[in-house]
Amino acid sequence: MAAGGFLLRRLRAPFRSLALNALMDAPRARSMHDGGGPRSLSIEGNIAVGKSTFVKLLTNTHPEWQVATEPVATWQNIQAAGTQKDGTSKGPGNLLEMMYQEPARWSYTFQTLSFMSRLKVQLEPLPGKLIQAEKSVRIFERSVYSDRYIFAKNLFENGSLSDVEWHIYQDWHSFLLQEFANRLLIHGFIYLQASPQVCLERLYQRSRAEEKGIELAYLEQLHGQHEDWFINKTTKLHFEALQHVPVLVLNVSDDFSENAAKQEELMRQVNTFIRSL
Ligand code: UDP
Ligand code: DCM
Ligand code: MG
Repeated sequence: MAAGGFLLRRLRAPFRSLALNALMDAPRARSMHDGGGPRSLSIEGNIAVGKSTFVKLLTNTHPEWQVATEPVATWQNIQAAGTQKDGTSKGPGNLLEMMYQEPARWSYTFQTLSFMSRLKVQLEPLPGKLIQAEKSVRIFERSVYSDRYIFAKNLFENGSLSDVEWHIYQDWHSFLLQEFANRLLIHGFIYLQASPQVCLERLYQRSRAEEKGIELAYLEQLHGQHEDWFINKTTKLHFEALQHVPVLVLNVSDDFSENAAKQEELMRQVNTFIRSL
């Protein structure tokens, strides 16, 4: 990661207030809870906390649920369309790596890709069996909401997104979410919580090459963003319905990947939560 890129804090009051004023004037999103139909849940949490491991556990426990994992492989392998200016064709690019190498240059681009890939997945028509099933469940690993209220917000606050980029990001994010509000419903968030130190250990254990420069300080920033949204409730959310979406907080500081009793307990809590939605 470019040194200090994720750690700088800058003040940009004039632009920030312009962007937020525009959003606060925007019409409110419709309710996130639509009565019947499948229940959509998003699994949230810091980098390497164990979301994919948890999603796998959910899939094994409930093979009938529809599950969408985070498309990290797509982000690592961008196919350049067509030919280049010089007439040659270009191979795949690794946008995850580019973002961590040069955050100020690539963070905005990365956030548009992350958002678009989630939007496409969430807008896919429901399989017929899910529409018919009375109590079907859709699980997403992260959401268009954490893209904005965790990552893009943090990148702005640490200086990796400029005032102009943050303004434009929030503008199209609010617009698209209002346009597609009823198809982007999330009925519940499951926040997997662990200390930044635990996440760093798991990040090292997973050893994704692109993430090898991530420092504890960056995981602490992201931890703070999660806590502000899900625990302290101090994050300003621009969609009224989002403020009322129930949150299940699961502490996963203790390793659950090999612990059958812990897994059983976690699944029991998830089932109770979903029944309450
Ligand atoms: N992991 C672990 N114990 C746990 C959960 C996860 O050792 O209780 C490991 C997992 O095997 C992987 C790393 O932590 O090597 C990151 O997990 P995952 O990819 O699920 O995290 P995500 O980034 O999806 O939250
Ligand atoms: N990521 C990001 N911005 C987002 C979503 C994800 O920078 N809006 C990054 C963080 C991780 C990787 O992508 O490096 C996702 O992996 P993980 O599942 O481990 O959090
Ligand atoms: Mg994952």
